Amino acid sequence: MSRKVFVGDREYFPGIGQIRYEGSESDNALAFKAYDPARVVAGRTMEEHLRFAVCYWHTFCAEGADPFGPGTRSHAWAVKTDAMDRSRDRLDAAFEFFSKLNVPFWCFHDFDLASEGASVAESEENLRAMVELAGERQRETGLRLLWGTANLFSHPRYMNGAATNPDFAVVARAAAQVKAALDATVELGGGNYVFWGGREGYACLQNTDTRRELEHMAIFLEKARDYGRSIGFDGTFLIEPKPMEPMKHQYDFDAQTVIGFLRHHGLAGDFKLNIEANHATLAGHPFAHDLRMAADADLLGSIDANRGDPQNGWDTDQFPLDLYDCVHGMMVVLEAGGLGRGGLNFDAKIRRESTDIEDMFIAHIGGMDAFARGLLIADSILGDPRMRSLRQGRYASFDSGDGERFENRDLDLAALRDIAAGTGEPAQTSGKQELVENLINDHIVRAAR
Ligand code: XUL
Ligand code: CO
Repeated sequence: MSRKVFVGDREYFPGIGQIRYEGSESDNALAFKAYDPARVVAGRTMEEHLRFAVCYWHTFCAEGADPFGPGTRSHAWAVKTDAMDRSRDRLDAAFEFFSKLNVPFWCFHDFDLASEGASVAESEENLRAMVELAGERQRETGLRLLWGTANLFSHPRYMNGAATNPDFAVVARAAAQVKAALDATVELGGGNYVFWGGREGYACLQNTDTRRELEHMAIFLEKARDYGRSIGFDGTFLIEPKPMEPMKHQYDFDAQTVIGFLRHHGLAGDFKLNIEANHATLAGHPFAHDLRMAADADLLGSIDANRGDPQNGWDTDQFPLDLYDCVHGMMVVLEAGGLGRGGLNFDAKIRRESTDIEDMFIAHIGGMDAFARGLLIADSILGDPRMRSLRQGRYASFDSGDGERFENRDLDLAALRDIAAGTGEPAQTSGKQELVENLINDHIVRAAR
């Protein structure tokens, strides 16, 4: 895809041109070694499989601050005194970056794009103005919106939650924000709308009516769904599970918790899951586990691609460079038939110590190459008949005879007892874990060539 690479009247990333695929032998840090958008794998191009998106917040808003010190990067697009001027400059820088990186999608929170006003009406007005401009930038560059969302966790009013806040006035305020963010998402043609329940949880179980809060959350989501559909949003609502941080406990703990909640409240289908790697690991699961649970429930919607640090117990949001994670993740995605209208959003930030402007590009290029390699390797593994028989073969006893009757629910407990008594001690069957893991390593070396 060839696009205009900078928009507006100034270039924010001078000296960096269009990032291109140069192949695995290239030693150019600003080139793709594996991500070749037009390359066909398993019947689709890499661009169609991976549907990469860049997030607005980490990349254009955050400057590297941590709880112990201020930011280490000062952005050329964040210097003007007027907030709307800064928002416009940031938008131009963002679209220049998206275009140069050659990603097809982007994602935003309402108040990444526009600054929050002094009232509901002023905030709506700020957002509307920026959405109009973002629409123009989308038309100029060919970029599309993967998803929009509302930031219902940063403002101090949300310290006790948004949809689950014990104060109705705060719940209504959150609804106003979601309404405007849904309007913005529809206006920009977004394929999805995300709810990450950052403060939907508790700090203290003893001062919290969890039954009531969870009921409020379901009502809130239902009303958001109804409003979205009423204004023509035909995309997917996504819940992004995360077990903790900022709260001690968050209700959308992990994929299986959210699946149960959605099914219990009749929301499954309209709502699917946005699985974030570092959130899955905080819940004590590998990334691929939460992907698999969502895919098994036909509720895999989209991915927030990043990784945690195995030695740190918090959301480090590093770029996803662990090849095993990408391989295991893409195996699930391919087996699920793809991401549909979802995508792979880099909800990742460069380290506080990474202060060169090119580091933003290098980080995204690495993540895109890692998932492109993950796709190639996953396709190679899934095409290996040994791999299929190692998994499916373990369940062969359910393919016919009494096993099949069990799956068809035709055997009661007494009948099962009689079968067991007649069979005697079951034969021991190896799980062959090391063989499976060795096969994956063999394919990593072969397919990455
Ligand atoms: C926070 C997080 C959010 C959501 C969108 O951990 O992942 O950025 O993706 O609100
Ligand atoms: Co996220």
